[in-house]
Amino acid sequence: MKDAQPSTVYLKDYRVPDYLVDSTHLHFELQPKATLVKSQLKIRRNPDAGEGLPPLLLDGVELELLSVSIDGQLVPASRYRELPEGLSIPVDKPAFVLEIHNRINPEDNTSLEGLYLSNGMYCTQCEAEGFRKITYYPDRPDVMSKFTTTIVAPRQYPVLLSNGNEIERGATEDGRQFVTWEDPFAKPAYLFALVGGDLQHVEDSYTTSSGRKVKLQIFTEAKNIGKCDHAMRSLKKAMRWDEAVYGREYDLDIFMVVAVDHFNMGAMENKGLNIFNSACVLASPETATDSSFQRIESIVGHEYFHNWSGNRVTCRDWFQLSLKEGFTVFRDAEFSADMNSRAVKRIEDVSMLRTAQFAEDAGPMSHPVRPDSYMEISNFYTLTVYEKGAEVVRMIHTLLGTEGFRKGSDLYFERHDGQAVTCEDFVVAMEDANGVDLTQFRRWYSQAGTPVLEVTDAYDEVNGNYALTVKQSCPPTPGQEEKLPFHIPLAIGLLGADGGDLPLDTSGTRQVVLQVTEAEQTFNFSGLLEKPLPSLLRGFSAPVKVRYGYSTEQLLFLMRNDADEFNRWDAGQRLAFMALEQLQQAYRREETLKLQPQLVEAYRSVLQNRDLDPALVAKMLALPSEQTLAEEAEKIDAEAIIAARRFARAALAEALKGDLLACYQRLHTDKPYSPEAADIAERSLKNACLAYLCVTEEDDALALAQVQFDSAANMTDSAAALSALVNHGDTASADAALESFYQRWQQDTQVVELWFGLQSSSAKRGTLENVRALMQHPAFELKNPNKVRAVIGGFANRNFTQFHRVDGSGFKFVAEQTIALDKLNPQIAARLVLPITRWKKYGGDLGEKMKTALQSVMDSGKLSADLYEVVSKSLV
Ligand code: B3K
Ligand code: ZN
Repeated sequence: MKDAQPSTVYLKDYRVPDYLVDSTHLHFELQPKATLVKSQLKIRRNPDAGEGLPPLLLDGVELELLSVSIDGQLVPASRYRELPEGLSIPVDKPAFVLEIHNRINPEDNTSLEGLYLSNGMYCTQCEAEGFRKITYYPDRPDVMSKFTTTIVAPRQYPVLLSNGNEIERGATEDGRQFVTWEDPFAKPAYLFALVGGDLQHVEDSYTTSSGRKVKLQIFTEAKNIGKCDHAMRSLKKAMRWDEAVYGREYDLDIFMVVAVDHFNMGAMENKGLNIFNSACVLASPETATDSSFQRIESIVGHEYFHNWSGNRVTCRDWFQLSLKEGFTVFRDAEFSADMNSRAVKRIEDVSMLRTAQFAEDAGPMSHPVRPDSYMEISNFYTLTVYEKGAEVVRMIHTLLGTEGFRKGSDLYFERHDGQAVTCEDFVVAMEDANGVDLTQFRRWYSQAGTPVLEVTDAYDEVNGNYALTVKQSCPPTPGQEEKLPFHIPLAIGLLGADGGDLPLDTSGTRQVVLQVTEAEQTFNFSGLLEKPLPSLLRGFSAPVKVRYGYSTEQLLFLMRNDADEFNRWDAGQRLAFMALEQLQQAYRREETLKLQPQLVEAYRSVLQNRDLDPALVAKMLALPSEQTLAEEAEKIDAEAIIAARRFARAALAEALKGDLLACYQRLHTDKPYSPEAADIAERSLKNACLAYLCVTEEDDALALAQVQFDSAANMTDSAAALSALVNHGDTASADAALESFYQRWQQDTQVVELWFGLQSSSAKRGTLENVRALMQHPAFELKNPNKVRAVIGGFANRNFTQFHRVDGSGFKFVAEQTIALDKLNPQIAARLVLPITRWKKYGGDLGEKMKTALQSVMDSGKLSADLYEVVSKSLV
């Protein structure tokens, strides 16, 4: 563990590396508690770094150093210095071969960074700074080197993998085996990977557009071998898509994916050897839900796309993380949109952005897409860097158009292939390829916070002029009091009384992207024969909040007529939001709650509309989540939010039960499962209806859920029925269903995780007492991040009701678990604590209780750098 008060790293202090590493030869002798690592590095002075021969500084953490040699000569220990974070070696020549031997302990490595063991399988995670836990190295992304790797292991680890191509294998004299891999592409150490285990694999091949045949392999433990097909199909689709949309082909002869149960995040794009969290790669219709199927497709795509946006062109330093992550999230989102329903994908992404990223951007850890400083880079793998970063790339796409964007990406890849570059280089490539000036647009990379657009309008009947005035502002964020205006692409349409888009100019254009660049700006439209209704921010063309004084009638009109499907959904959300706002006020005034009848009727007509994509209908029927309501509130009144939303849901279910049942019955089929978009859409609507019906707590609804639970032939229907039962008031049925589900699936890790999550996130089921009991369950493991996310994360992030219990016990629980986890896995601890860092947004007693819980983490003793950064920044 690092110092209690870690130092801050600043972007402005960036210097090129003093030394470069032309080649890296690694030799591993795998042993659980004492793996021997020998590294041989061909080092030379960086000509761009200035004069003289400064000492060579290598990063190294938790390593046992055995020896250091230069050009074959042992360097005595008195010559070099072991530092808390590495090694300093004096240098007297501009080029030399450095050989280092060290030992590491994978078995005791619970941080899941560096080399560790998962169910007896060796695996690595090096991004961002995990390679330094394997051996001493200049562990920074602008040091790119050609790697060869030899792995020696006893015979019980028949599969030994690393990056690139296998070039040799054989047996050692003492009866162990070895395999040597060579990666022909220079790469930073963060893309290094090693796997060793007793694994099975499925194999396929893919022929690139230029006719090269690539071997594709997915490795898992034997018991999961039947769950690889979907990932393999997704991989081939992604490879084809990247060729079609970006002209990018795969570059090695082999592409391997390995599924690992213990993993800190979703997956990792190591060159030629992607390592995946099992939950993000393994699926079968019997064991995985539709959302898992879709998530797998998008993550397999994401990691594959990194081969160009991340690996061939990588980041100069970690402040540039969004260069690869924002761009790659944009790429995977477009891939998913092309494979499935575009509008639904957009709605899902925007919902997440609005709820979680907006909250992050308004909270104590708010930072720009390109941060200026960090204590621990692991804390900056955030929604801002990933999702807002993707929105920034999407805005460039909107500004340049599909062809212009492609010209820009072609230039970017061609110009920077094999280099470690910056966000600035990306923007310059886009500018150069299109002859445009994005100077003001760059503020999206440097200014944090969510901009707000206040829109007003005026129509002049006499001359048919319509004026739309846009005022932009952005709230202060830590270290940034004042913001300069952003360049915001605002896509709009103007609806006429018949619901169609009015022509906006003489050429008949019906949608425009307004270039909002000033603090206040008016856009004029002429020749309009009637007063239009504006449809603003179509497709969510910028990550901003739009305020416009829509009336209920206007929102109902947009919901029915807007040509933009995203905005139809959004109009419904605004309407629901207004209704929920009224309910909260009534609740606070202790008045009788009453749901706006217009909302009920709007939902009814959506439900009855057979022309809409059923997946879109399911989205339109969903009320804004409690978290979304909390994000929108000035001060969070958890009790009022819970009461209002619960009441609205029950009132809708009651009023619409006939329509819900009809819709459910219409969509309930026994046709065989397929993860195709159209089928997923129907299941999503059917199960949304079931969930609503169960809110009524009527026996008929319970019976429906029970029948679906008993007869479901796929996990989507089975899990939806179980969830409906769990959230229905009948505890006996819920108990029985949970028990039988567990009995049936206890051998299946992914299903057990789902089972945990369903309970911990349930307002009814996930009481603190039950969550504590789940942590005692034999299948729970504090050392496994998926289990922690399912049980503790499910409670803290997805169980608004129980987490916000007025006695503050939910916050105290999260604090306790954070403290315990920090000793095992700092990265996971620093994430788990986040829900109790937003105490300032809560009024009164609840806010105080949350702060006390957070303070108890700070006072608990020595914290990891990860946790210290988050907690200290949140207590100010
Ligand atoms: N690049 C990895 C994330 C690594 C996180 C390290 N703490 C996965 C991804 O974004 O594709
Ligand atoms: Zn990524």
